[in-house]
Amino acid sequence: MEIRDLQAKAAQIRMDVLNMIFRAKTGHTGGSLSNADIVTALYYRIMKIDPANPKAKDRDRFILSKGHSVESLWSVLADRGFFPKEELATFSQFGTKLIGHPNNKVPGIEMNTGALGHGLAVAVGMALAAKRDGAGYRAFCLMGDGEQAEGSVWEAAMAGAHYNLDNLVGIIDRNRLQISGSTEEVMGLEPLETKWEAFGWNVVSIDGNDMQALIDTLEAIPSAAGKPTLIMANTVKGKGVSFAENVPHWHHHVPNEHELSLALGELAATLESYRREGV
Ligand SMILES: Cc1ncc(C[n+]2csc(CCOP(=O)(O)OP(=O)(O)O)c2C)c(N)n1
Ligand SMILES: [Mg+2]
Repeated sequence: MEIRDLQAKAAQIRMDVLNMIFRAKTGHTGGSLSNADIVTALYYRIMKIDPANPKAKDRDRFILSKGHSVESLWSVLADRGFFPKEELATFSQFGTKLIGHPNNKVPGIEMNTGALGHGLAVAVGMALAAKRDGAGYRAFCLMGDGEQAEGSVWEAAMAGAHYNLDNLVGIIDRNRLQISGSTEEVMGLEPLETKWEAFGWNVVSIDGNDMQALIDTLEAIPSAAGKPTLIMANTVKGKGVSFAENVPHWHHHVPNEHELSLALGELAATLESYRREGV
């Protein structure tokens, strides 16, 4: 898929996110909007996956360690054909598989997440297994920046460098907000890039809502021989909906009918602009 098509896809995914959360009256809106470009880049262009064979041995692995922002992932998995799109309408309803956090009963999900801080350690294990088996697959782990306050992230970071896992990619959705305010107020992280470098990772800092930058960076992996890659994806929480961007309470704000229609209108205009440019 070309960049314009990927950008249009991300706008469509953001519309799905809002519709799902509006229908369910629950969800994590801001974080799902901020990482929509990242999951789009991974699932439509970068990762080796086969929706018809979700357990293929040589598949690339993806773990959404910031499991609360699952809505954009459900939308992508449905659109890629891991399960029927109609199931998105059951999000967070009683009896659904599409609950409010990744659930490995759903094809394409590698690990149940939601308790922050656990995904990277499992991704380290997957990348190490690939190396030991002489297999070519990679492990991608998407973390939140608030999640960086969890000590277990740093144990996994040490292990990833210790085992020279250049088939391991950590991505931080660096939107500078977590649940109750800015990351720097709740638990200061800076200098975050220097910390990851000190832990032995090759750090690449980009605009995480810029599709071209995401593709260029992800296509250049491994970015340094013998080192895991950390992509500092500087994003905007609530991206794509002007009145949700950088507003802390949109972390789990459910849009009302008026907000939904304004938001869908903005995203439809974005989608249309990409389509026109793509012609
Ligand atoms: C171990 C753990 N503690 C607390 C929470 C509650 N919680 C859910 S989302 C969240 C904030 C996460 O912020 P961040 O990682 O920055 O995610 P994003 O901004 O991308 O939504 C918290 C504290 C949790 N899910 N797991
Ligand atoms: Mg955050």
